[in-house]
Amino acid sequence: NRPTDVGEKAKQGFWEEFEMLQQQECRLLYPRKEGQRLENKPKNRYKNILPFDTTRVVLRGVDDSVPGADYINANYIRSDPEDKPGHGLGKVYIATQGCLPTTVSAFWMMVHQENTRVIVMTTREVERGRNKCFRYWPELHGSREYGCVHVCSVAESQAQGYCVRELQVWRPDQEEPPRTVKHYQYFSWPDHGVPAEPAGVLGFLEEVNQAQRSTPGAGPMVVHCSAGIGRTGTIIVIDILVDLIRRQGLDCDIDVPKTIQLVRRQRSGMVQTEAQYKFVYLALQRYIQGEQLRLREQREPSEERDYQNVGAVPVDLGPEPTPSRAPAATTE
Ligand code: PTR
Ligand code: PTR
Repeated sequence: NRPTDVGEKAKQGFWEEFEMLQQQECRLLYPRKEGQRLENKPKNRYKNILPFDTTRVVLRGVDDSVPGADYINANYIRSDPEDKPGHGLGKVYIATQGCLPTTVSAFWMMVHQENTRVIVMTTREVERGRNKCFRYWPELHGSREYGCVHVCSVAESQAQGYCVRELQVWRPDQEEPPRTVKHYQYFSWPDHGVPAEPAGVLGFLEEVNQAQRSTPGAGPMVVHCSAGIGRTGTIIVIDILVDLIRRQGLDCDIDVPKTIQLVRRQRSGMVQTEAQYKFVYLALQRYIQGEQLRLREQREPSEERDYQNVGAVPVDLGPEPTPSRAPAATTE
């Protein structure tokens, strides 16, 4: 699929393609023994959502005499699994479940161990009267100890559909200055569902990536929702593919099902519903439309264009020739 086909795909039904992907999923199941161990079972928010052993995040420096002390329901997700960490252009994320009261210390230990500087939360704490994620950060201007990690909340600001918190994180037992960790919480994404339209998510991801890029040497971005598969999978797949288009240009090859399979080999069930699957296409289509509009504007700067109406660009992208590279790729 080339990006220009994405517009076509966005008009069609997705059921068949998604069903095929679902049928292939049973072939992507790897052992999940650690999550099934008796001592680790209570650390899983949903008993059917467990991390693969091969890609799970193993906590280091824990008390070996405590069984399962190195366990957290989290997996590394690499956009290019062949890539050596810290080398190529591939992106690395950690996908995890929403904290339970008993897993908050492990969560912060992971954030510290991995030198994570950006946390993306795509759930509310409570949805439809049910707890989806235990509040694992202190109130604004508050400070808390979570196991061996101290967290202090220094700033908070509201944006359209999301909230940004600035946290200071450090381990008092290790001599080091506090690290700044940005916490981005997206509010308007119901579990098992999708947001009304993709522009908000794209803007959100742009800011999240700016924060990630602004800290050289930052570890993997942590992405979580409630189970850490539906919304988390959708956000990660969109981010991987937008990043690919940004780097390789608007005429690069895009393969949504293949990308989802790649991600599902690292954490099972990523992108959970057909609507979420369709939303990946809609977000890519919207991103491409925005880039095309931007390129046209660069070529015809005198012509007035209404950027407020990017969403009104027709789905049929027409015969407009696609430039070989997006300018964003050349400015990096
Ligand atoms: N996905 C479930 C199924 O297999 O049909 C249904 C489901 C719906 C599961 C909502 C969990 C849900 O979230 P909660 O029960 O925590 O609101
Ligand atoms: N038992 C639930 C199910 O199978 O649907 C677990 C679950 C809950 C799965 C929420 C996904 C969920 O959505 P998300 O990953 O977006 O939090």
